[in-house]
Amino acid sequence: MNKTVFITGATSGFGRAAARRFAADGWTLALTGRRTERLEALREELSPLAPVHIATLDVRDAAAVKAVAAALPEGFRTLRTLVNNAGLALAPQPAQVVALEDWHTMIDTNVTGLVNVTHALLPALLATGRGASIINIGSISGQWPYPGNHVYGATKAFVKQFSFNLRCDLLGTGVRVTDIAPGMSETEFMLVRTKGDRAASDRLYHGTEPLTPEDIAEQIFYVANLPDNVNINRLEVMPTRQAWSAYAIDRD
Ligand code: NDP
Ligand code: 8X3
Repeated sequence: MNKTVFITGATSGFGRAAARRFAADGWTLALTGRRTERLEALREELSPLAPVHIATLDVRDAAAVKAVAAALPEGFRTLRTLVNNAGLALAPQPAQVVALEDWHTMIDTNVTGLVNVTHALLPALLATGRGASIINIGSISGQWPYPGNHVYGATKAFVKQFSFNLRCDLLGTGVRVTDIAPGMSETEFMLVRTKGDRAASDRLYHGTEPLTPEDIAEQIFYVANLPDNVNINRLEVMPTRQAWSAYAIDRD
């Protein structure tokens, strides 16, 4: 069985943990992200376990995505699994005060980047057909609104709907599509969202038990290894110690 996985955003958080999880099972790994030195370190770490190809890639750059897909070496060209994980949130402040540039960056990464990669790698997944999977990392923020979620949550709502719509078009090809939607997870996510505010990131996770990168890597690995006749459409995963809140009401 072809067991090759292509992961975006493999330099940190869920993507790096997923790379380690697939490597532990001997999958062939194509790992991408913008930080080359982290990719090189991961290749060094995982090469004893599995074949590893790395490519420095900004998913926002459609031409670069196409070039990376075209340059996949022999042995990495037919994919069983694509993990569309690269993404970020910015600007946790209210919509009315945030910079337009931050909204653009989220849309360019989480929406345009994800479709760039999907479009470029669909032929490699279709070459596998039955048993192949596209696993898109959405978020609870694409389903449930909260203050400061504005464009970030909207990009993840796109991920959910794009995943469902892809399923319709790919029906009959054997290629499955899943939107994994995690809740609060301790990665570099909050550090990026606050542009480097370590104290704010630590405050968010302090005194509770967020999901870990390994928790989500395990879900990704589980979905990728389901029997060929099973498609989980959406998997929403929260920490036990996180839930929804009441409606907010503006009073005089
Ligand atoms: P991290 O910040 O730890 O990891 C994000 C990864 O995305 C990094 O590897 C980063 O690599 C990559 N990335 C960001 N922008 C780009 C880009 N333009 N091109 C290529 N790669 C990029 O956060 P998480 O692991 O938490 O985030 C992974 C995904 O999970 C994201 O889509 C996020 O929205 C989602 N998510 C996170 C949750 C959380 O609470 N942590 C919950 C729900 C969903 P590099 O900087 O090297 O390019
Ligand atoms: C990240 C989860 O709850 O911070 O996508 O929006 S949350």
